[in-house]
Amino acid sequence: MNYIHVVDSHTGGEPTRVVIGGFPDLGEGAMGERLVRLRDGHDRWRRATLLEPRGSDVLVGALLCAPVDPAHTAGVIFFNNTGYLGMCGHGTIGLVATLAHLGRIAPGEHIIETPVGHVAATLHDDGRVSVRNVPSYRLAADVAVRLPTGQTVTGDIAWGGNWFFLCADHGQAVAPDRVAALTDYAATLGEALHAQGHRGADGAVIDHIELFAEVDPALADSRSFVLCPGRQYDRSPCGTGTSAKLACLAAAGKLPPGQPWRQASVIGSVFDAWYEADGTHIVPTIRGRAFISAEATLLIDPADPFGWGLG
Ligand code: PYC
Repeated sequence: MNYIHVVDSHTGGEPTRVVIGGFPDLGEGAMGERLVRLRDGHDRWRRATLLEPRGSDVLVGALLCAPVDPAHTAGVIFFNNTGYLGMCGHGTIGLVATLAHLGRIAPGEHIIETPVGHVAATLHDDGRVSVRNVPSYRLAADVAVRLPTGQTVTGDIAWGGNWFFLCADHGQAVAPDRVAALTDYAATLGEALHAQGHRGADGAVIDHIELFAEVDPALADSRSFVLCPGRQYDRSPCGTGTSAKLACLAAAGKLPPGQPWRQASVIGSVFDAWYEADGTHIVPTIRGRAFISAEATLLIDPADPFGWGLG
């Protein structure tokens, strides 16, 4: 029998399954190198942890790793139903809440090593977590994309720890009872974006689509539907997506450094955010709260034909 020890939480409705033990030893080196070893040599552990029959497509995994620098609190590798993420804002908040739940950290600042850089997570006395994310920036503005329906939409391409296409002129009603239609629409938009040759820096695939919507100013400054790779929408306001949004607002001169921004998700959960200027980039901070929902040991019976995940 194989055993994987996990702690589950959700941040604004978006689940994070932190793996605290049981995965193969990935050896030394930066989180980016360990991600490659996990992906290329041990991917079935990701599948077993997140996919049916013991997981679900919406889960985001976070493998807790020993940090390279012993002065840092932890390293982490994020993954989902189809692969691996560079950074994950809601997942970092979930990781910090999990470490606090396990009694491994106290309130204060904690440096977390991720595959795309270090982030500084502050656990507040009231349980909220602020994540000072990796430097973020807008790569391109007003990019036109033709959809198979004949509609042309425009949007920005931005980095917030993952690659995003941010679009407001889509004409879709953004509401919780439309997530199936929004998922189809955003997936089609993502495919068209890719087919028309749009990429992030160094040819990176733009695998997150953000559709903005009208918002009640009493709730937030902005509201969006975010489609992640693997055709799953983010129930949280998406930490890396909020970072990308701030980068676009900063580049357009629409939000000064330090000014608070409240970003809502399609289900109405909210992150507080702000940024510091950093030359051509910004350094965003997002703040939210995660709640612990389970502690569990996953079992993989070698005789189980579906033990390593369906699909
Ligand atoms: O919060 O950055 C985020 C995120 C990425 C994918 C799902 N959530």
